[in-house]
Amino acid sequence: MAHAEGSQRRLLALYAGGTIGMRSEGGVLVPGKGLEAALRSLPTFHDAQQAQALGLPEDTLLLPPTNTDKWITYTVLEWQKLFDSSDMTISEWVQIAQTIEKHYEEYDGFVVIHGTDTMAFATSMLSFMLENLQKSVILTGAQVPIHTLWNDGRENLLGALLLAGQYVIPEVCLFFQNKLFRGNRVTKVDTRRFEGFCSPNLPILAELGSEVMISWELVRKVRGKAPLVVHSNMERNVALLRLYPGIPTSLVRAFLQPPVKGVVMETFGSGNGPTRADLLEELRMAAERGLLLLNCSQCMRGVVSSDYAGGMALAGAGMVSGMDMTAEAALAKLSFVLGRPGLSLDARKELLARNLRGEMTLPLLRPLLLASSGGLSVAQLLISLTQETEAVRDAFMPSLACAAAQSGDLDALRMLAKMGGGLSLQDFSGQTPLHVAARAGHSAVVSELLQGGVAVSTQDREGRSPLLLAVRGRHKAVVGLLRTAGAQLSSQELEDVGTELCRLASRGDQEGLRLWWQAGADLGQPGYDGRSPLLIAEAAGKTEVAAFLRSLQKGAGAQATQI
Ligand code: ASN
Repeated sequence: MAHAEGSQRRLLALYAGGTIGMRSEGGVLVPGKGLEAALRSLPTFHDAQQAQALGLPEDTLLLPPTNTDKWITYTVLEWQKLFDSSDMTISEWVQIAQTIEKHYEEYDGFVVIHGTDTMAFATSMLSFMLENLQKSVILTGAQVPIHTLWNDGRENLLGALLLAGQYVIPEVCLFFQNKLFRGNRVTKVDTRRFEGFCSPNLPILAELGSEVMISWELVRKVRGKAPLVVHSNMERNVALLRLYPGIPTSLVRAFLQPPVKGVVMETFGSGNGPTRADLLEELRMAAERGLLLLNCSQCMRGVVSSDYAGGMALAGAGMVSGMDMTAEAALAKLSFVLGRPGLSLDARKELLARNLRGEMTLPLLRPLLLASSGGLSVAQLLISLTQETEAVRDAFMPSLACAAAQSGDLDALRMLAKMGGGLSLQDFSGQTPLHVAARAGHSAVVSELLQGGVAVSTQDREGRSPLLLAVRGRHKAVVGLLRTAGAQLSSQELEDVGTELCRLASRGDQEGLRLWWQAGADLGQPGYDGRSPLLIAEAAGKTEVAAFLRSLQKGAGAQATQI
């Protein structure tokens, strides 16, 4: 469920430093303590009266009411030593990941307040360290301290708290200037402007304006219930080398020496480098020694390819394509992959080529998206997917299962189940294959899914269950199957049913009324004006329907499933 549940949402705000809390000392900005006290004094960050009324603990701050029914509370955990983020290293980021792990069960989401200079490295590193995230982790900071009259810190922090408090976006993200980015896709692009970050190769995940726009189709899905795993063992001996025209081979040789174990090379254009034999030989020897070499472009936008001889030559010398990864993400991925114990060189290269945390766009994705809109069959898509990586398969599984359910394709559904596709998974609109089959009236598919033990009462993003969709689609057999499997309309679905029943009664639509009854609705429920469906039917002269409704009144207590 993407909307956060429960009336109180507890967040942990980890304050590691950065300009946002800095103060001026001797004419320069230095990290400043006491961010919590500053926030406590700002009414937009703390509703003191309400906090007292709710009896919140001393260390807990409360955001003023949002336009949902959720109270967002947060606790600020300030680090003993605060950092200008230029001083951050992998060790500090591991500490952040471990703090999140320590408090993972206590809080519903996490906001990390961090300096902006290395925030893109931080979000990239954390995205690899935190595996199986089921809660939002949002990093934010500012270009101008929060204590200054005109600053970006207040908006950035408030936005991050609101998003983490109201939604479950189970990724490491970066929030800046109203935009939520995937953390391993960002790069800092401006030293001063409030719009300090961009995500050149992936659209933003969400935008805060007069309303919150979330691109759920881009947000990574939680798969299963696997517990959070924190990978603290990140390799420190990784390096970043930006090529420049005429770079001496001796310099490259010196750079590739131990203890360095992996190098991200920022190459020209679409992944090109000099084709000099001595330079290529140096790279080849390093790759043969077991050094991991990852090819990323100096261009901010676009992908590494082998269109040119210069690119082919680098690939031939043993460099792995970094596709459209940022240098920050590539460095973090190298550190992660080299930190996995006991893997062969080939296994590490294979991991580098896989999309592990949404950090790169695999080339398959585009043609597949085009193919699916061009009407290729589900089976054809499946065949191509079986040959591709697990990550791509997982990403497509819910949508493919829904597509198979839509077309009543039992073979494709069985094949997906065999491939390990959980048939209870929701697609980006929150629908499961059962929703889709119920709406389309495919009783054979519904029956097979139910026999396979899928969840019967999952709600999609609009709060609709498969049973409601079957009633709306007038699929009597499907309604029967779902009811037998224990499906019930939710209280939210039943809330406005009276008005709908009155509408059916006024039209003399007995079939429609029977379906609602079969689904367990109370046909005596009044409409918006307080009149019952029976009264409406009588007033409209719909005698058959009125007789039916009267018979129900008499036999009140009869089980809907008996019909
Ligand atoms: N030097 C600061 C930092 O990264 C810059 C900032 O936060 N805007 O900590």
